Amino acid sequence: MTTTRGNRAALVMLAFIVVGVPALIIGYQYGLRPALADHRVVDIEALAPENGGFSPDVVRVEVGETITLRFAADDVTHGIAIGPGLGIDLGHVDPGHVGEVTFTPQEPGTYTYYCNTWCSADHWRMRGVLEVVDPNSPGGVNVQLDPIIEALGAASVDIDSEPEVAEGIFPDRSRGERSLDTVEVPPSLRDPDWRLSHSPAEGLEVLQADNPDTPEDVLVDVVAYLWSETPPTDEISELFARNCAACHGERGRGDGPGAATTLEEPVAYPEVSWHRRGDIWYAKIMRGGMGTDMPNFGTLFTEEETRLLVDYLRYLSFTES
Ligand code: HEC
Ligand SMILES: [Cu+2]
Repeated sequence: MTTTRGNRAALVMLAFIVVGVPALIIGYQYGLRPALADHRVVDIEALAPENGGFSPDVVRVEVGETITLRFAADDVTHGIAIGPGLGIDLGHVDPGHVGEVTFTPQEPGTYTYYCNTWCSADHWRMRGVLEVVDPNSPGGVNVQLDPIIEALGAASVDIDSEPEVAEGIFPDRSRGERSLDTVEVPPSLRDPDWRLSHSPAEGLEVLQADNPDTPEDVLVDVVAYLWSETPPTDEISELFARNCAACHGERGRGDGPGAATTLEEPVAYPEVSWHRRGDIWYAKIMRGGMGTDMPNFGTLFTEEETRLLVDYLRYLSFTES
């Protein structure tokens, strides 16, 4: 008798632990906690694209409204970030865990929450839209044209032209930095905007005109230094490591683990850097390739971040690895 009763009590206890406790936790997380919060809490399931991606994949919020986004990873480890310009990166979220962020958007616009960890071959398709609307002017979001991409279009520059591979030229930015004081640098080569719209090869011609007696290899190095003058910050090298290295390789040599899965080969920057204009790179990063598996990052990064990324690609190109 006593044993049976004891058994039954134990069973009830066990049932409570197995069913009741998780139910309470789930009830708290999904029912009570959002209800208690003084602002909206949105639960977002994060799955690799082939398993469904983000759901929901669209979240609408008003300017000035505080919101908590909770990203639950269920299948594999994801990396969650929101851009452009919000500076939100939650880092890795492992299966069974939740990464969350609470913030109050101040600018209307369309933002993107995305995965920045190589979670599957299709991982860069893992994106969702965060729409921030202004309740006072619901007329819609102002579409901003990108001046750099507009200028390329106006000049009929083809963003998708085949890159020209440099032969017999070995630019080295560190050597260039050491020779900088020995040459005459015309003002155009000091201007970041001029450099963005001209290839290093074009820069060399201008530099040669002012320094006819300096050996070409010295001038090549000086150009390499000038085109990669901005030293990379930790934020930018991290941005590259998370979003680009999977295909292009950690040092930009085109040898990342994802390279085997892309339709075209990811470019090795040192091979093509010499003849490439930075604004073409900028546009390619913003807009992506045309059916090549080079993703578009225009909805993730700011113009400034993208320019700094271009500088970083130069830096990788002109630094011995
Ligand atoms: C899924 C793989 C993949 C990822 C991730 C990726 N790329 Fe690419 N990228 C490619 C492929 C493939 C090409 C070549 C085809 C093309 O240009 O469209 C390419 C080409 C480029 C080019 C053009 C080079 C040239 O001179 O033609 C640039 C610039 C570039 N990538 C930058 C980046 C940056 C910066 C990132 C990260 C923010 C990045 N890529 C992430 C696959 C990738
Ligand atoms: Cu992912």
